[in-house]
Amino acid sequence: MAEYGMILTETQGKVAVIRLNRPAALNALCDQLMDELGQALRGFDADPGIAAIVLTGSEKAFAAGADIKEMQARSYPAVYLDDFIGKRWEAVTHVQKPVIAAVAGYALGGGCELAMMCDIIIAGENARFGQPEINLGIIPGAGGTQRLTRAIGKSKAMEMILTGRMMDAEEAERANLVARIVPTEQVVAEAVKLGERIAALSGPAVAVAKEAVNRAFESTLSEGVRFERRVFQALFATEDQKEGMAAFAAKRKPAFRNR
Ligand code: DAK
Repeated sequence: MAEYGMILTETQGKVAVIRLNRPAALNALCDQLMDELGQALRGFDADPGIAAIVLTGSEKAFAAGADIKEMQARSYPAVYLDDFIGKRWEAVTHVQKPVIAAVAGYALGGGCELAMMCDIIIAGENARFGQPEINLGIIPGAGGTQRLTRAIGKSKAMEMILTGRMMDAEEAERANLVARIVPTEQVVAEAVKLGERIAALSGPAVAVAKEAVNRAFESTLSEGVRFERRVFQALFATEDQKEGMAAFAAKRKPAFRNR
């Protein structure tokens, strides 16, 4: 397995766990960390032995945002020419396998945006979400104004982005930002359990389901439904569809082969 300086990686069966590991800066998302994260995500996405990926931080911080100290002196031409954020930050949105964010502690600014780029967020009881960029004289720049608004609605997103206030785990669950809350010390284990459950299913069906849900954010209702119908029909070309339905009829467990 590759050696990294700012992340830790491990596999638990068919689930990969990527842990942001820059504790002295509360996992502030500097260029090196984001490059390593992108490399690890691409590696696990290409690994046929992996079916789901868990992304997590420490119990104190998932990530306290983009690295303010690294970012502060950058000029407009430099951030533009370097495609600041775009190049490094979008890796997670290009992953075909499900990515589950296991969030404990702070998920602020770019940390909250990174969690929202994942497919499912599981929150520890101590999780705190926020987009405090306004306090720095900037705004969210890695999708926060868009994804937070789609997740929790305009009024609450406006309140959070215009004031920079944080939301605790209970409020995040009520607002549909997270799928569920678990005890903080179990957040990774619960996310892995969820990943294992998904890993037991048909890989092609899972990938197509993820793509179809994501299409809901990118298209009109009629286009989205049309897309869903086409990929639904396409799954009848898979062996896993035959196996899943045969197993149901025979009252046995299906043995999916990702074909
Ligand atoms: N960047 C750099 N260092 C950070 C950091 C960050 N975001 N957050 C924390 N640290 C560092 C602290 O500086 C401190 O380092 P030392 O002083 O020990 O060297 C260490 O982590 C521990 O932090 P604290 O001492 O502050 O710890 P506390 O428990 O007292 O406070 C806190 C925890 C999370 C409330 C506090 O650290 C905090 O407020 N952190 C900053 C949170 C924040 O403002 N996050 C948003 C960052 S801006 C863009 C796209 C995206 C973005 C920007 C532009 N473009 C497309 C242009 C994204 C921007 C952001 O995310």
